[in-house]
Amino acid sequence: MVDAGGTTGTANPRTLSPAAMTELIVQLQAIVGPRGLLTEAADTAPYVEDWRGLYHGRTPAVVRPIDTHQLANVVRLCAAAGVAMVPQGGNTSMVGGAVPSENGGQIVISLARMNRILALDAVDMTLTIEAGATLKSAQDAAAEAGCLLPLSIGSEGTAQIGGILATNAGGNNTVRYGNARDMVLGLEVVMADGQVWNGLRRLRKDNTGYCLRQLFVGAEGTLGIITAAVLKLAPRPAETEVALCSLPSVEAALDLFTRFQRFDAAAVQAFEYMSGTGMALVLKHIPGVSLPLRQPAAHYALVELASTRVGGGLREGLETVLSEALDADLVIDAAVAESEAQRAAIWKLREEHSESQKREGASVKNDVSVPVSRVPELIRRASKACENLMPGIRVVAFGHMGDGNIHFNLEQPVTMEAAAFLARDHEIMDTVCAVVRDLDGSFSAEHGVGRLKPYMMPDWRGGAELDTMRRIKAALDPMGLMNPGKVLP
Ligand code: FAD
Ligand code: 2HG
Ligand code: ZN
Repeated sequence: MVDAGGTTGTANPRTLSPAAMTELIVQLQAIVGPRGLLTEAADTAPYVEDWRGLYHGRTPAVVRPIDTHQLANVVRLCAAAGVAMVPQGGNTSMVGGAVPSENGGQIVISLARMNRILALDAVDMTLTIEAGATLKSAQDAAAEAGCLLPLSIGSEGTAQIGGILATNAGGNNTVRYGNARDMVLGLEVVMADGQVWNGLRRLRKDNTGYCLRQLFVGAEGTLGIITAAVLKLAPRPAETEVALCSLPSVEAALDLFTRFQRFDAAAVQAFEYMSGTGMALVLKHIPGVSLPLRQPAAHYALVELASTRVGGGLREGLETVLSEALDADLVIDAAVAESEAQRAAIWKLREEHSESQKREGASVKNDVSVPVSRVPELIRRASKACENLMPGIRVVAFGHMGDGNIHFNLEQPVTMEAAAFLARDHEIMDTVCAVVRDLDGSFSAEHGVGRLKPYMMPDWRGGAELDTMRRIKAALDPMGLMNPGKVLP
């Protein structure tokens, strides 16, 4: 049902009368039981607002099924009633992807109770897990078996496997292991009509038609609901080294990164950039943190090296690269962690950037990527463009420099009201994105499109690409019931 103009015949969800909605809720409760359904405003409140506080939705019910069978019945019932559904994991989306709309007609389906580890095979190096398990619990299960689930993000204690896959999360280790997409061998999905697709295969090779699982990865809940996954594990490193460096420029950070790549690309587990502005906010707002360097600087890099070999010369390599960089004036000062506690303390300085920005006031986030070689140019040009647009705006750029993904965030000028600043969010995002486009980058590297950025899709992904996405949506969710208003404009 695709028209000549490339738009689809996807229908709109129905708005039920209050009586019909009440009847639907009674039927939902019959499926999930009283513990599986929340309807009181006080109980549903955490499910209708996003982590950033940008959206305040409404829902008549949050449904919390306990297994795939219950979830499939819930979807079948909602589909028959023509009611929209919003799949929700840990609700840590940075783009409002998991919150329902304000019209009060969308049912939230929370995966939180579907959190079991189903199987772990240390020979096949696979973890089979339900979608509602937190990323942290999945990492812990892998660690207990002597393996590594090589995905690490600041929200890992709350974000769930389903949300991680639905957003194709990236994080700190992408430089070495890739994104969430690269770790998926199999999936189980409840389709928009309630059919269950069990694709929980754990094969390394399987060329049997279209690769369906990758359709649902990164679809942000707009095509179906992920209920379980088979994830690929990696060998657990035996040695890890972490260092924090202060640097004279972003160019120096890029040079340092390439030196570590030349030393041993396979050992670079993370290479993160932080600006002096962002670091100052962390030191200001987060209790108990301190800078393990002689003095503050305008730029910092955090490098983590890891190896599965004991006695592989990792520490010596780190020190050699750092001392050569010090001699070349690429590094001002460096602190190498001597214990697990020191490693965690260095990482905390990086991972608390989002929280400290939030405590400082309103921010506009740009989760952008460019080719790694162009990161310095991105930061330089986008900073200038934003400062020209709004004098006093504070650039807080940080992120995963090793894979080209910079969180080019802007903090409100100290003299400006938060609301006045946020009212100009599109103007600010468009200013940054103009530079990103010029550098052949992307407007969303890892957080997705959600509800915040569908407006950018026609401009960035228009033509055949967006047309094809719409056809896929129409084929898999012809009634338009799965997370409407997200991703596609
Ligand atoms: P939710 O926020 O609940 O949902 C996200 C999207 O996925 C929504 O569209 C939702 O409808 C859909 N969804 C959720 N569960 C399912 C399911 N089972 N089936 C189908 N669709 C589903 N992201 C990164 O990539 N890298 C980072 O380094 C990073 N750091 C962060 C740090 C902080 C402090 C915070 C708050 C967020 C960070 N994020 C990061 C963003 C966020 O944590 C990720 O996008 C994460 O993958 C979302 O997981 P979630 O379970 O919270 O998903
Ligand atoms: C991170 O890398 C997250 O810390 C969040 O992706 C970034 O707050 C942000 O913009
Ligand atoms: Zn990030």
